Amino acid sequence: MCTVITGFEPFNNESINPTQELIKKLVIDFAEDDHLITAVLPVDTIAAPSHLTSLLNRHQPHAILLTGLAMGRATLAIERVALNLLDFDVADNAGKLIQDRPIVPGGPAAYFATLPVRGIKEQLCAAGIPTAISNSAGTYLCNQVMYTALHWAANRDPAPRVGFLHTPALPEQMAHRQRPGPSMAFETMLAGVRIILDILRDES
Ligand code: PCA
Repeated sequence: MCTVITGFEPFNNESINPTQELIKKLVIDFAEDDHLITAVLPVDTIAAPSHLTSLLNRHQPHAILLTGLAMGRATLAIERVALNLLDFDVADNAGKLIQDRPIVPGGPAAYFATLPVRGIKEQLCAAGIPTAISNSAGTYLCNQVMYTALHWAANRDPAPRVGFLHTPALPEQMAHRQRPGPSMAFETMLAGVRIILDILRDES
């Protein structure tokens, strides 16, 4: 039984995405463990869901943890809900700016995460890692891949657990700004992700 964990490449003029860095680190740390499948998804509304879906079809994971950057947030955020909506404020990395469109025409309006969001929040906070439950994953790529994975999982038996973790920016993304926004140290994010992976492993 394997777990899939994904991050995203940089987007919107950033040169770094903390979730890509997290995946790079996990690739090294879990090099000997073929139960953890990692991927960095493109910030591309066509390529990201197709890349993710083929990964899920190939590995048939028992758990799926998707991660992405939420600039401006001060804590890790475990997302509770994915909407069937594409409504971008900025174009994706392929230049597409989509508004007011469903991800899956005729699909359910929303899916709830199937990871234990409350338990994850509590365990991370207990470990000293500031974490919130978020009730909006936005209407951009992160929401899109969360919805895509939940839709993929919905008709499977047993249904894999699916969830999404948003991270703040890294300190180095904020250091040279005139008005630096919130950030979190890489090691803190990594510790949070490792706790979630342990929770998912214990559940399998
Ligand atoms: N964050 C964006 C997309 C890619 C990422 O890391 C989002 O929150 O939708």
